[in-house]
Amino acid sequence: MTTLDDRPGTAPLGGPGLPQEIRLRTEVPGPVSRELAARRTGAVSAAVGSAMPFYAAAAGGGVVVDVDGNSFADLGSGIAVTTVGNAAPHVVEAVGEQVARFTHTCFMITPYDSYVEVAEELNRATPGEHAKRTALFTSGAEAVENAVKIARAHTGRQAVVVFDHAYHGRTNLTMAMTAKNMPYKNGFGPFAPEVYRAPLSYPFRDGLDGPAAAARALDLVEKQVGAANVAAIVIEPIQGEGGFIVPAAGFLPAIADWARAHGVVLVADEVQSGFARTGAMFACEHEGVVPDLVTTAKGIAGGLPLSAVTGRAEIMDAPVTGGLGGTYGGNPAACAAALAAMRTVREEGLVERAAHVGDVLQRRLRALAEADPRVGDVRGRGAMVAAELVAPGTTTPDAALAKRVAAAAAQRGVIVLTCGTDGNVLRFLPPLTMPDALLEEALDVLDAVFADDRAEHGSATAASTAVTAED
Ligand code: PLZ
Repeated sequence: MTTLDDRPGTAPLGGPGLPQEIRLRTEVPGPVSRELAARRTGAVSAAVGSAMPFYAAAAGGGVVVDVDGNSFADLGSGIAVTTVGNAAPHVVEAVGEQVARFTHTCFMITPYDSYVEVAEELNRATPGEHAKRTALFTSGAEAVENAVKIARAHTGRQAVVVFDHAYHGRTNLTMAMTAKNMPYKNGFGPFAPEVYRAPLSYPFRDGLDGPAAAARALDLVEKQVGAANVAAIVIEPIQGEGGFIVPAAGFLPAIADWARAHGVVLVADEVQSGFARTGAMFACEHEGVVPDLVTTAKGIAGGLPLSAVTGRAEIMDAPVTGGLGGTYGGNPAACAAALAAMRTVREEGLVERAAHVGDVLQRRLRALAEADPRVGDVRGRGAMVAAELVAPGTTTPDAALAKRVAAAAAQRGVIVLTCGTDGNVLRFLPPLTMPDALLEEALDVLDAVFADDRAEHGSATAASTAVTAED
């Protein structure tokens, strides 16, 4: 087993052998992190933010160990990336072997087998039995942007329909597709044209059933855009940055039916929800939806930068030869990592594991919601679960509480991320390699953080007092 070196700033090896515990040796951030923060201020653009105040030295299983020797339970997986862990043994071995053979040739110059094999794997793993093809890229935004290029080439149409609360990336086209202005778009326009936004199904807020919410969205598309102009509908089957919003049952199938009926390419952006995270290989499987194209990234390569567009052969083959590519797309080290990550998911039964982690998260967060009326909604699938924080008895967002909880949890050794258009959602997406005992311990910390916050700030607000008074 790997043990920690006691000298601060000396990095232990990462991997599942790291002690799976919450352990605080210094205040957070500790002295070495503070020193790095000071250097960073003089070196790194102030426009790049970090959610946590401490610097990583090693990670594995379900912990991140910082440069001061503190060990944190990780409920964020580096934004849904380290599904198989931060240093999964198969991944470490495969990447090491590959970089010793060659780091790069460029698939557009001298192709190699692992790219082909990743494509074959993704063609098999994504929903639907039809003939499929895959193209590899580097970031999630790049995958989404390429999915739009492919849909436009296939249909000869231009319009792209996206949804409220959507997040698709930070490039110019994907900024246009992303709903939230601050901080993703503010001051960065003009944005790409021909992007249209439709209302989503958001059960906690709109009270509509899935078909009704879909009818509302599609009516708007037909009136404002026209079905014949739409190249693609791009949708996250479960929204990530927008607040882990699970659409009401029937919403996705109704959107898919409409797309098929009108020759519109349905793109499922599974960058965050895909690859075992939700207790299925892909989140759209929960509703039996078969998208035309699926975008993947994050979890597919165990932390190495790799993304993909996978879908119907005739759509994927529509752009001119040479029309898709990029210097690093399908880099050999990233492909080796992806094959190893896929093997890990299979051998360790991580799809089933995600469902189990989801049961633990839902049970604990529902109990928290009973104890604390500021937890207005608990939702999600598998190991992609959120708690939406509101003024009790209302849907009025309480972003300040989400911020306080995330900061206080970090002080106590737990990494928990926020999300949501209003910033009032706590999201839980631990590595699937986190042991149950550590997950429960991290959720104990969260309970304590909420209890202390209640004691300090109270759980009632003006809004809830009004509701209670009327009762
Ligand atoms: N599509 C559904 O979740 C990335 C980014 C957070 P990239 N989400 C986390 C941030 O602040 O940058 C994401 C996603 C969905 C696309 C993307 C974009 O993936 O790899 O970050 O480009």
